[in-house]
Amino acid sequence: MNTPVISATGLWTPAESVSNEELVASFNAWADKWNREHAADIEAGTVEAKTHSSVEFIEKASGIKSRFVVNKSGIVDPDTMRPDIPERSNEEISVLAEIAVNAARMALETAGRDPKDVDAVLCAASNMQRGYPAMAVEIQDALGVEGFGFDMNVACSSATFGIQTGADFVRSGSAKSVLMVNPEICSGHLNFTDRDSHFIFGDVATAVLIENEDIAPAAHWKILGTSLKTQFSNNIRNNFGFLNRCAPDGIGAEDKLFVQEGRKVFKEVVPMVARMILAELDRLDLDAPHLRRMWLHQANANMNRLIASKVLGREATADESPTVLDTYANTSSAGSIIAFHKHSADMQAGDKGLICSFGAGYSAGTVFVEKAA
Ligand code: CO8
Repeated sequence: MNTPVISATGLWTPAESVSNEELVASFNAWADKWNREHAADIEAGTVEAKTHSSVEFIEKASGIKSRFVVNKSGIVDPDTMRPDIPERSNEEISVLAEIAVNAARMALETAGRDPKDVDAVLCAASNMQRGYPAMAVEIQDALGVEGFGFDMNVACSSATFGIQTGADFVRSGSAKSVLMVNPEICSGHLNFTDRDSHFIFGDVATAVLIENEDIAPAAHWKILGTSLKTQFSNNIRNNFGFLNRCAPDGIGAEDKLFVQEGRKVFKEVVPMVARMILAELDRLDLDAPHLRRMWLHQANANMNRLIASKVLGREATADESPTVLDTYANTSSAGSIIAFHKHSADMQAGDKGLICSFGAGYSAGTVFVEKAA
């Protein structure tokens, strides 16, 4: 019987970051300019004036103070309001593949794994930068991995769905070593002129190496159980795609970037995720007090506070439910993996924890783990 475990994780963080203050200053300058340009229509009452964003609101509503980004200059320029990420020729590595490779190398080095001994690469993320060839195949080539690779997208839940997929490959014997990567350039599909969401996301890449126990390093994580759930909702959408067009002047383009009904997401996803965690604890014959730590999806600090308290029956401490939202913001599928990567070194053999994701779809995933040594 094959037993999948987590051998190692990797993290790549962009060099540049944007603080709330910097982001709000560029948004407000853009809004003022927009209002000047549309002064007659605003006066006539045919369009609404843009309202300023606020640093205080962002921190209180989300817990976010700053975010790392692949390109800062374009985002903070009120005349651009989007990252400046130059297109690359087909002869150069794609930017999404490049950041995934950076995170993957860290995971492989930590595990002492030669890329030649990896059997499969899964690229699991919210947005792929092209249709094909699969990003995973390019990442596989850049790393020198033999075997196969493919892309999968379950929005913010891509990493937990990727871990279960990798674990199933190991369990079935179709692979012994699976590299699962989450390159997330969220700034590329965020509308920086939308006051309701311009502050939410950041860029990053994470990697998780899932292997059969017999080849894993001693300091691995047992996978006690995984569970996945999807339930259709229009409340988080991105309609970008080759069949979806907008007018040449950009009218109708708003839904080709991230859009959401944030309040509804908050209200509907919190109970769904809490129920799922409690059901899985029950199935695995565990109690909440058995959980040393929860590495929850990093979308909103208040949301995580509520989910953790529904699971524990009390407020979780920062040690029990660590956050990386303050510095990384929401990094979609990578969020819970960053939290796991940065806040797990102090765990002792036998300590149990939960990696949990939730997001568009809706989608949610749980991965219960135990430190082996
Ligand atoms: N500055 C100042 N005030 C503001 C701002 C702002 N920037 N934005 C809104 N306000 C105002 C509103 O106008 C409103 O005013 P009023 O009460 O007068 O109408 C007031 O603040 C309250 O607004 P909201 O009701 O919108 O505020 P909330 O308290 O609900 O907070 C949040 C908004 C932070 C968005 C919150 O609802 C939330 O976090 N919800 C959950 C979001 C979530 O988890 N989404 C999942 C997305 S991730 C995913 O799965 C997609 C993956 C794809 C990656 C995409 C990459 C781009």
